[in-house]
Amino acid sequence: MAYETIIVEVEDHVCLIKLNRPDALNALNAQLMSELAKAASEAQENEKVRCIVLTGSEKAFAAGADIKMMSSKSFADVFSEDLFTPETDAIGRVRKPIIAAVAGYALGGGCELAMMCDFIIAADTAKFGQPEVNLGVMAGIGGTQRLTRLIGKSKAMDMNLTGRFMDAEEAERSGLVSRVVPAKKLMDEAMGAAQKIAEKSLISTMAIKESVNRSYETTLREGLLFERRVFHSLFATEDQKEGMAAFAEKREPQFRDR
Ligand code: CO8
Repeated sequence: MAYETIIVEVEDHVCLIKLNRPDALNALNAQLMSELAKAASEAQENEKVRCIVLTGSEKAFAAGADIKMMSSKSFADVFSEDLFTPETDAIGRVRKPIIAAVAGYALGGGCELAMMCDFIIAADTAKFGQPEVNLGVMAGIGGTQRLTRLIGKSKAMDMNLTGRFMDAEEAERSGLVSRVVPAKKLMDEAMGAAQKIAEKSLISTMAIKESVNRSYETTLREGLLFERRVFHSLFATEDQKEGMAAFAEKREPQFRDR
């Protein structure tokens, strides 16, 4: 499908989705969010795709929700249209792993979008922030919730209340991002990680994603039970037999997602 605000490429089992509104630093408007939700759903359906990478430009992953789109809206408008909820729900329904590759600004909705992904690889140029407080509002799609779980209450309060930006080094130290690399190497690093994931059994990687995400939603005892049951269930797959046989035979496994 042809998109106007994103660019989608599938190569070697990895779907690369690039946000593409350069004049607005990839600000998230209704069209972009709708196209992104469609592309994410299509990647989930596409049998060739085994991992997804979401990225922006060198200057901005995304500088937030489109302020110009929102400025004249009333409470009734945003409440009744439930701004961005169907789109973020669609992204949340994707069961294949999604990596965010972030360079430059990831602010407001941009930071929140990166946090919707399974992990974030950052360029050393990345700047994260929840500056909505400067606009007389607050975060609306995860900046007070996912950020708090990722970096803890004190830093999440600091970011949301002061609106300050966090650089890549602090973001890695705080647990917001998994790796920081020089900007020139960002896409190689992210695509390399995606390739590694794409080589595994898709049943394993989707089960791992489901299980890690479950830890946000439940007690430790229930989470451990969920993990154990999913672990047990993987012994019903051919890929478990293949993976363990390949180890014993000192060869690379050939996973078939069965
Ligand atoms: N929305 C719309 N346009 C934007 C945005 C944005 N968020 N960010 C940048 N732009 C536009 C600018 O208006 C400018 O366009 P133009 O040339 O037509 O004036 C162009 O992008 C380039 O931007 P700048 O000239 O400002 O570039 P600088 O390098 O000087 O500054 C910054 C870069 C620091 C990133 C600056 O642009 C900035 O502060 N942007 C706004 C950041 C921000 O406040 N983000 C939060 C937005 S609110 C939000 O995300 C809420 C999410 C929750 C939604 C929940 C729904 C339920």
